[in-house]
Formats: sequence, structure tokens, C-alpha cells
Amino acid sequence: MIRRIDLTDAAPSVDYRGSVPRAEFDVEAAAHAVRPVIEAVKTRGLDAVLEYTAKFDGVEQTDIRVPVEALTEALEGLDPAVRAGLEESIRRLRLTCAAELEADVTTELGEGALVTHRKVPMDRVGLYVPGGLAPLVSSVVMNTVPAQVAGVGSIALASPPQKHNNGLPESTILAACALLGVDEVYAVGGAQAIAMFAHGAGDCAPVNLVTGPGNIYVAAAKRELRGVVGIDSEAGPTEIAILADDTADAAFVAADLISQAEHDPMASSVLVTDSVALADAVVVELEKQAEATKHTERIRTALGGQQSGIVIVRDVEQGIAVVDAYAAEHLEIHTRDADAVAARVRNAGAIFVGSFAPVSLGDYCAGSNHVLPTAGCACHSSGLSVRAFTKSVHVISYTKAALAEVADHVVTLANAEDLPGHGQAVSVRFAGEAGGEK
Ligand code: HSO
Ligand code: ZN
Repeated sequence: MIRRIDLTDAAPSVDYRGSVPRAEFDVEAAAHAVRPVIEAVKTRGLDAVLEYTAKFDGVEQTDIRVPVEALTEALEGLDPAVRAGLEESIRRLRLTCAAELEADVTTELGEGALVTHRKVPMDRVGLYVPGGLAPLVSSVVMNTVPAQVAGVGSIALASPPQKHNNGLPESTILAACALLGVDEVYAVGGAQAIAMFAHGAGDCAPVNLVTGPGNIYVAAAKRELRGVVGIDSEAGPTEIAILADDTADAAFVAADLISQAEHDPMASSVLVTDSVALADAVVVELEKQAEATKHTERIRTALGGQQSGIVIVRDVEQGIAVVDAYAAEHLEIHTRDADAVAARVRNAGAIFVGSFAPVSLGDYCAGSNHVLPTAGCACHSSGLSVRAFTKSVHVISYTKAALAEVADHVVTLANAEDLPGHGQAVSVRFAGEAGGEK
């Protein structure tokens, strides 16, 4: 069901980036489809959103705003055990977010010469929560909590309308919004939702930043609108890589590979190991566990796809190089000295260390965020956090004496760039003084 890639003979200098091909997720190809949607929402606002919702979601609406009563009702109808799970997930994520909030930093560069790096939350953000194969209620938590802890003043959330819920988003998603105190919710999905956030439509005023995963049209719309609005990342199909040696438990490894394959036939599950015995045992477990679980077909497709595989390496050392080059959204380490191995990996959306930190813990309740960079973007991007919802501004405060200290350098550098007006803006302040301009 899952192919094997043998890298034991690979030259030490090889670039492993292409060793495990990624799923086809051609965002560019979807660009032509989303451009007219974005243009229509920009020029015709709510009318265009309603038209595309009818066309793409098959839902006829007269408004897109979810009434507050629908949010309250959804929360009242929520299974108490699900509510308890969400509350624990929120509690843990709030703790990490609060601890990760960065303080302002002031540097004194001389007497009276101060530069402060001030952190400012975004004014208004748009959070996108997909419908898709499974309604990811946990994604409401993962997007909203860091925005709230960062101090964002205005939060809007959009999720696709569902025919089976009278054109409202999934009830669990609405309930989670109510639990978190998010009351500006829109029954809009796809590219039209991202365009609505960027340009505004109906009740929805434009936002400063859009976050959250979505399908290929959502990713394409984010790419098109980057610049008009801030964008967190373009999340593609989910990925798990596991680096394991002969100490790993094959049943755990297989269960974790299956857990992410369950998301999407295009999901990637990759095991990197120096133990052929473990690889063989994992294959047996995959067959057994995939057969016994609910979404067998989806899982088999994902595991059998060219984007998944078992990579055999010479040793853990080579394995580290492979997983680092692959830069998975999620990386698990099941090796001896797992902490030390994890410390040497630089590229991954999130790293799960040891046998008792499965990715599904992080999907819901670890206290970490599950909105993570996919498609190798972990080599330059980070997962969602309070940092994504804040920006910073340098505040410069100099006294006259402090400016005098550095004035000559400013004038010299300005002249070197043939911009004497820049120098003059400093020297004019010392005109008539000793050493200053006459
Ligand atoms: N593993 C997904 C997130 C998720 N899983 C939500 C279950 N619910 C992408 O990180
Ligand atoms: Zn998941």
C-alpha cells in the first residue's frame, strides 16, 4: 500500500528535497478561476458574494451574516463532552499564547537616545475555517485564541454554508464561536470569503490580516490578495513525517501515519527510518489499522499516493538530513535520545518528540497551534501564533544632545548618497551653534 524509497546508497552531498515528491497542489492553476470572483466581490460586494455562494455551495441566501441567536443555539445544542474538550483545548492554547506574547523592547543607544520596538496587535482580522471532508471545529480555536490573546480588537470568522444546516456553517463551528465570544460570523466559503475579508462586503468591513487553512481556491485567493491584505500562509494538504529507529513502536508509528492520511486523499505520510525491521512491521500495522478504521478508502489513497512513502536511510544522522530537507508540516521523532535528535532539526512546522506526543495531540489539546506551514514552507515560515496577529513599530526618541552625538555621521552618509537635504534636516537644528551650521 505504501511505497519504499531506498536512500542508503545516496551520496552524502545529495540534496534530499526531491527525494519525497509532494502532492500536486498547483495553486497557480486555480488563480485564473479565482480572479473573476475577487474582481466581482471588489466591485459588487454582497451581491457578488451571494451569487458565488449560490453557484459554488448551492445555497441561496439573502444575507451572509450568521445571526447571534444561531450561535447561542448552537452552543446550547453542543454535546457537553465536546464542549469540555474544546474548553480544555482553549485553556491550554491560551496559556502558551499568553506566555509567548512579546514585550516591548527599549534599547538605549546613548544618553537620551532611545529606540523602542513596540508590539501592536492588528486592528481587525478575518479567520477562515473550512468545511471540507470534516468540519474542523478545532481550527476555530487555533485561529481565534492567538488573535484574542494578541489583543486584536475586531475578529470576523467565515466558514462555508452547509445545505444540511439551513445554509449556516456547521453547528459545531458556530458553537465554538459562541464559546470563544466571536459574534461576527459569516456563512461564506472559498475564494469569495477571502475576497470579502480583503475588500469588505455587506456587514463585513475589510480586515488587515486573513488566517486559516482552506482548499486550493482559498489558497489561490490568498496568493492573489497578498498585499491588499496580510496573509498568514497558504496551507496545502496535511503532511506528517516520522523519523524513527529500531526502538520505535510500529503500532504507534502506523497509527500516527494513518491519523493524518485520514484528512485527505492528497495528505502525505512519510516514515524515515534506518531500520528495515521497523519498516516491515509498520507496513503490516498500516494494513491492519487502515482496514479497521472508518475512512479506509481515503487513507489507502493517501498512503498509496506518490506523496507518501517509507524512506530507508543508513542511520539517524542521514534521517535528520532527510527530514530537515523535507520540512514537514508535522514531524515526529521516535528514536533514542529523541530530545537531542529533535534539537538538531531546523525545518518543520511543529516537532513532536518521543512516543507519547502524537500529532493528533497537537491537533487538539497540546497547547500548540495546528495551523502550520505545509509544502516545504516550514524552511521559511512558522505556524500560527500570537506573533502572527501582532506587528511591531520602532519608536525613536532622541534628545538634542543625543542627536548632536551622531549628527556628523548622518550628514556624511547623506552626502555620500547625494541627498544633502537629508543632512540639512539634521544640521538645521544646530544652526548658529558651535560646530553647527551658520
Ligand atoms: N492536522 C490538521 C489539523 C486538524 N486535525 C484539525 C484534526 N483537526 C492540520 O494540521
Ligand atoms: Zn489532523
